[in-house]
Amino acid sequence: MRIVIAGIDGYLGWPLAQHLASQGHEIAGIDRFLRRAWVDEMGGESAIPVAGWSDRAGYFRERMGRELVFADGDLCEYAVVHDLLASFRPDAIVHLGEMPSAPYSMMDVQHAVFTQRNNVVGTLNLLFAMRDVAHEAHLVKLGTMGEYGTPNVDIPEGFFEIEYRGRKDRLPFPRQANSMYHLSKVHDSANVTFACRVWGLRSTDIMQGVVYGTRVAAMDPSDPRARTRLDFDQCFGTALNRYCTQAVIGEPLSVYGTGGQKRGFLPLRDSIQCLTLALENPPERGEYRVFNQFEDVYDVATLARKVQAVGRTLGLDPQIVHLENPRAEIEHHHYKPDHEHLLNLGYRPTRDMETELADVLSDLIPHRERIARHRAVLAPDIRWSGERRRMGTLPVEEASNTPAARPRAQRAASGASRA
Ligand code: USQ
Repeated sequence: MRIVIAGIDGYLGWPLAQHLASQGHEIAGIDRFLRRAWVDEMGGESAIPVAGWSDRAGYFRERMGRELVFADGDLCEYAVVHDLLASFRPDAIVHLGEMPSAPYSMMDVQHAVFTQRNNVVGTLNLLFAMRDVAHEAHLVKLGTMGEYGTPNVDIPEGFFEIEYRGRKDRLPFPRQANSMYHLSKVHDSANVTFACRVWGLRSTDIMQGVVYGTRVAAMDPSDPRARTRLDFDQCFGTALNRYCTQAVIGEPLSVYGTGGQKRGFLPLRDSIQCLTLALENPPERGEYRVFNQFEDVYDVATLARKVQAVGRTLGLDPQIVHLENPRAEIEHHHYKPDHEHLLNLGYRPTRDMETELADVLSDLIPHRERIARHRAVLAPDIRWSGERRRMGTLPVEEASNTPAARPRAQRAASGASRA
């Protein structure tokens, strides 16, 4: 297949490009290197050093024996997107080119507006360019499990049957996102649905959980240019990746609130496996389908204990701290999302989180000093209220009694405020 990867320089994009090329696919990428700039803005850098783009392109050429077609451009510029699709004529487009951080989007009005404009406009440009010059291509769009929020009922894969006033329909499951970033993906989902329904495009909207990990099989382990980034600042580090960097430099693992928040998690190698399955099994023309993409559901305190246990086998002694939760999110809640579609297509979950975490910790230990130099960026201070103030430590007993920790009904009854 001829596949365009939007966001090819990112955490997922670079491993995906290597994996798909190793399977024989022709790859084109587009990136404006904004992820590097955002992490820089937060005062951080990738814990694992990553090569510049020309070195990455050189590695690709040497290892795959062919050129990587690349557009150094912004998805928000329509001409760039149109010209890439018109000249490359892709069979599929994987759209990973969005601003991915909830805290970054919650910093202030400028960051919220930037996030929604960047994400929504980039996706709109892709949809219009597909309509005009790549109508048969399959759009694999990276959404997020966070689009659904944490409703008090099970979460289907995108759609559910509903009977209302005696009539039945199959409708999109409600989206109750919990940050301006997650909302940007809700808006995308509505736009992609429209493009499929009205223009006959085909798309898989991937509701992906939180990704962690450093390795995929296609990477040459001896070549530093193969590596992908691993961020750990409060905006661009995801929970498990942050815990692992904290473990290797002796910082306590930062559980927000009680840590009862449940999310779907998956290793990087599973994310790449699932995206590949979606690509290899395209929907029909005009079809909009939704995959919930994660390996399993865990709460974030349990994950801290897992990192602690694995760290101890490697000679580390990670401690766990409960911090005041900077986010307005429910900490004790029902969370049972379906995830059958990918399993039906042949997804084989890695399952063994401990082995995966041991690999992450082993990959990070050589970069201990680099992480320690930037330890200040680990401390969260972006609150959902808009205030910038460092989080206090919660005694564990107190952590289980914070307003956000109490069940939703109880909190509503007491009128407790959040964040
Ligand atoms: N959390 C901690 N400690 C930390 C960081 C986070 O307890 O040091 C908690 C958060 O409060 C939250 C959970 O861990 O309850 C997940 O937070 P996260 O920062 O790992 O993930 P999130 O903000 O949800 O966003 C990440 C990616 C985003 C993707 C999303 C998938 O940044 O791009 O869309 O995961 S999902 O969470 O399923 O929506």
